[in-house]
Amino acid sequence: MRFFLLILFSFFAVSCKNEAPVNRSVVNNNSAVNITKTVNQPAGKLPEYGYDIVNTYPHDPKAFTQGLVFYNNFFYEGTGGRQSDTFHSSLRKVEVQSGKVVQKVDMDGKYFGEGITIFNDKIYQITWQEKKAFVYDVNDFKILKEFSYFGEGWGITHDAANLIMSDGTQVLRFINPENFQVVRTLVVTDEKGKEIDEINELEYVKGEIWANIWQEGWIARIDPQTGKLVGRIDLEDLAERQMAEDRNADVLNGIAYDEASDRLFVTGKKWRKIFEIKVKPKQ
Ligand SMILES: [Ca+2]
Repeated sequence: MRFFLLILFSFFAVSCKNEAPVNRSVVNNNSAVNITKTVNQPAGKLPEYGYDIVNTYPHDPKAFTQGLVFYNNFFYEGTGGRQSDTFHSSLRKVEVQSGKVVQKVDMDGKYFGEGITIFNDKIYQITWQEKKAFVYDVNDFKILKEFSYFGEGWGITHDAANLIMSDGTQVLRFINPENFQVVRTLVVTDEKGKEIDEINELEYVKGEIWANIWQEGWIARIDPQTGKLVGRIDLEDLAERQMAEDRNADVLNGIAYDEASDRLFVTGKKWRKIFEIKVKPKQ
């Protein structure tokens, strides 16, 4: 009898834990198909994506990648570092196939370079704690303008009208590229409404903002209107492999999108490779 009661109690406990009211109504409908569907796809569950590696390209293992862009068949990369570090803040143009740096400016040693983006033939590069953004001519890397802003600078990308910048918090700011004024802000939240902070390198991909999260092995896909997560791309094993193979390799950081050929590239700080990947629904 005691055994029977235990079984009965266990069954009741499990039922309570897993069964939301919506499931009960499904059960009442006597539809086995619907029950399976509800169990496998709980309400509010976000799509998870994996990846296939399509191509691998060399990457300067001294480049502490803070910004990565694909533009006119070249990578453009912003790197971070102080004068005292073994790696320096720079802006560089990189040949895709060879990884060769074909054009480069080192930043003044007092700046720690962060994200870059290219908009209307100008490169925007932000700095970590120096509250300074630099605007370069994309062709000769000459500085055209400087802007000041509040807070920190981490990642930057753009949509059709505005720059979009992260600052290490859960907030993304949309910025007028002409005067660097904040047009609007967006708080990034997950499917439970929890804020996601330490948003790092950014890329605007097919109407979504894709973002590295500092020290995380996944990319957040963010709705630019609501700030809500619309999916996660799991690159954990790729990041772990780079760090296991090279003790100098740091975290996943760097997303670039070739819109014309629909190609996506990812890398990390001081990684030896840039990976072209195809994102696919996770099995
Ligand atoms: Ca990027």
